[in-house]
Amino acid sequence: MFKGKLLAVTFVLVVVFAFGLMGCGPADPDEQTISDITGIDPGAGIMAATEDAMEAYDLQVGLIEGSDAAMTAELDSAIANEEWVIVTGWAPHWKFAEWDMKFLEDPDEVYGGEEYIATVARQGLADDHPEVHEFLQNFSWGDDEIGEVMAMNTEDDDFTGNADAWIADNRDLVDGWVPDGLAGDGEELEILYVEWECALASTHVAAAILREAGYEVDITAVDAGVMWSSIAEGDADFMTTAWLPGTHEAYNDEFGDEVDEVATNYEGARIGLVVPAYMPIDSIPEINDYAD
Ligand code: PBE
Repeated sequence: MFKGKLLAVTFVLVVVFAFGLMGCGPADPDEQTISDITGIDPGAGIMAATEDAMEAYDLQVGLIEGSDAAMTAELDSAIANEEWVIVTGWAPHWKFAEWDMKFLEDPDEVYGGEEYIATVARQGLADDHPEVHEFLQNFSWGDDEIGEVMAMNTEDDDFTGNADAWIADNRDLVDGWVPDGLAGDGEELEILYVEWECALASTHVAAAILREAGYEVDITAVDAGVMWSSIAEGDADFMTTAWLPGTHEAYNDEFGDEVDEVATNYEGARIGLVVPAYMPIDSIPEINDYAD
């Protein structure tokens, strides 16, 4: 009898211990450690800003390179398990619509304040294609519009089809961007972008409008440095994803004199470190309290 009880208790203890070791059961949302920040592509300005932040706050964690898509995949799985995760994050981005997330406070303002997203063209585009340049001067939208396109792109990766559908649904707004005389006859235009969700959305919409007007438009995803240098050298026509004055400051310092900053296409952009709202930290310096 006594022996039986002991066996039963031992069995239960072994099972509990084994499950503990296996990490079964949900992670405790209040008590975890942090070893790394999940970053994106190394050319992104937010990666340089994050290195500055790690130095300024003496953060005892690493920074992992990846991509926007890898970062959101990581968020998806971490949030499903209530695990702690810190990402290089920015707005506009669909992650804020998908999950309850917060920017960590940045008391030293390493990440800077509000930014604008600019459309930047090669010098000479205005002379070669004045109507295209005029369209780019007019092309500007807000959270609702870019948010809709980003949401469509997360549902279905037919970015071109989504841009066409969005244009059909927003004809009045789009007509307001299109100047009289925007009529291509198969002239080629090359747009560069980086695979950031916001850039994917604005690039495909601008391209779809120009295609509809009769231009032959190529869009190519490249590294951020290549995007800026190619436009400065005149090898490509424009981009819609220059983040100024902070995030792309280094690129703008290097290439700003050789490009044409055409217009602001979005106001109120922001970069920083972003975490799920269930994490009990609110500021960047607090990361060290949980660094392992
Ligand atoms: N981003 C999105 C880019 C600009 C657009 C914030 C990731 C960057 O860091 O360069």
